[in-house]
Amino acid sequence: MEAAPGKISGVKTAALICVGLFALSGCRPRLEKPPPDLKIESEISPQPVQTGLSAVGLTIHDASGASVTGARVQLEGNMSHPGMAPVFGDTKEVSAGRYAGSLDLNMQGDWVILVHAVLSDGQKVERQIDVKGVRAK
Ligand SMILES: [Cu+2]
Repeated sequence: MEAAPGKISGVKTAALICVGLFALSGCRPRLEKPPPDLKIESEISPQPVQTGLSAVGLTIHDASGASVTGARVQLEGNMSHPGMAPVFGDTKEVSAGRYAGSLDLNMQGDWVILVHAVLSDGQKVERQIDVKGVRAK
């Protein structure tokens, strides 16, 4: 008989957790579309990558292979170790679906380039490009 009250409160707790999780998932914006399935190819020059201004070229296609035009694409470079300020760069669309910009990779070592793209319909796409072993110029 003494176990019964404990059991009931256990069930109540489980029910409360379920309600809590449901409420949390209900907080997500429902109108947001899933990110589009884009193929982003990148090239960096010069190769091998060295410190200083590096040219970053991006070619963006959608899932059907069509060029993604009219996007606003920005670059952010971070090193893999903490404590360093990121570097930023803008890109220009130099031909349909091809975006070119540059980043000042100002230290040798491993970099991660974040590609922040806002598509012409306002959807946001993020990509990460690992650039390891940047050499001293
Ligand atoms: Cu660094």
